[in-house]
Amino acid sequence: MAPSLLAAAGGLVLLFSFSSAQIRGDNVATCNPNDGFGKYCPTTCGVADYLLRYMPGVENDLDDMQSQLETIANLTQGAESTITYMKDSTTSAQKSAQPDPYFKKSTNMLDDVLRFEKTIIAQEQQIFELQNLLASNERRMADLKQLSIQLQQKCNEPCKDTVEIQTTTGTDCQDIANKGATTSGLYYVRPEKATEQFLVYCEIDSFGRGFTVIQRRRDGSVDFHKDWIQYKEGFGYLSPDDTTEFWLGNEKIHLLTATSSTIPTVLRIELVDWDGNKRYADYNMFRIGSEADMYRLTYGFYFGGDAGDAFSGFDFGDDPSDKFYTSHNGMQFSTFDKDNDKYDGNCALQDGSGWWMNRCHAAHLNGKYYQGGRYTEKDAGEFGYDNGIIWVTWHNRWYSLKETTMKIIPLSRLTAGGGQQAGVKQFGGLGS
Ligand SMILES: [Ca+2]
Repeated sequence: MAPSLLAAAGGLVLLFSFSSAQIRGDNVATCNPNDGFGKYCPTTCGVADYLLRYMPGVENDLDDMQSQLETIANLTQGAESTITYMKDSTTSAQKSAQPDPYFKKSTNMLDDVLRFEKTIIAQEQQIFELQNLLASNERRMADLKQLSIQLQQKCNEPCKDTVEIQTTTGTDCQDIANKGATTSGLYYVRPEKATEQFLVYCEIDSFGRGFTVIQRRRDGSVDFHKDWIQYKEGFGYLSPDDTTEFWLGNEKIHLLTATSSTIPTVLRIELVDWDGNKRYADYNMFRIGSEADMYRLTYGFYFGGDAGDAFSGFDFGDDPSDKFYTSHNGMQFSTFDKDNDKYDGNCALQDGSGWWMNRCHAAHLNGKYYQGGRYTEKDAGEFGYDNGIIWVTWHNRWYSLKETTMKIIPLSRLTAGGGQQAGVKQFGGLGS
């Protein structure tokens, strides 16, 4: 529409600019359309003719314009009335602010909306944080998955035992030494009554003596507070280089000592204190009973040593019966869950160990490990009894030893080579 309107206007301008030019004297009453219009100066007739020809188009255009203007006007009016309505509403709302409960209500609603908005923003923040958490968890899960895949791959590889186990076998370590083994280390033994072989640490010295080690304390790395089954089966770690702590196990010790051999077994106990001093004690005819007899400890007699005979009890000076009630010969084994002691209470529970408890002990090599040795009732914890690694004929009951070894050997071999003193000098791997 607009282009034609412009064209018409352009035509009019053209027309009037020429109207002041020469008049050709045409008669208005007998007006004939003049084809010459536009080529020459217009006549009255030409002008009229022009107007007559172009007027309807212009009028149409004007009508359109008018109609458009009206539409625009209508729109403006609509907007105006909306604004007015809004103004009125606000005013009336403000006016009726005090008395009108609805306004109050709406204000409350506005407050609510604000609160909700705040809540929504807070929750959005939470959602964002949770999403972050989720993402990090997912990352972690992916890492774990990766790790588990790696582990699975590792598990699928054939197991490589890095522990060196010697090939010679025998009924005990002396038997193994008799067969020519000269290296201390891990060996499989199978005592007469054993249904299967088991691993032990053999201490084989230059005299061809083979000690079978049944207990080792050296640094407190293994907790000796264990139950009946654990003491029965053994716990801790055997190592080929004698660097670890362990209890071989009551059942194995029983099998190793329950031989039909006429040669008695000697138990050698070696001790090291925190100043590096070393002492030992030997017990001849050492035996551990079966589980049916609660792994009872028996020995024939104290065979010697410089650590003293703590196994036979000690007179603490508290009571005349002290020595009798702290001797270990003939005592059954006790753990916190199996009380076979001679005490109303539970020695193994109070002292946190497994041992041949009487009421309770003068020797206690499975006791709690105390760094530095000296400890007090307070250190002893809940019960406050002497619960350290004790050999009371050497150090008193409030001194816990640094290292201990319990090992067995047939009597016939004990004195081989340099005799007992040679054994003392050797002293296994203790204190090294
Ligand atoms: Ca008891």
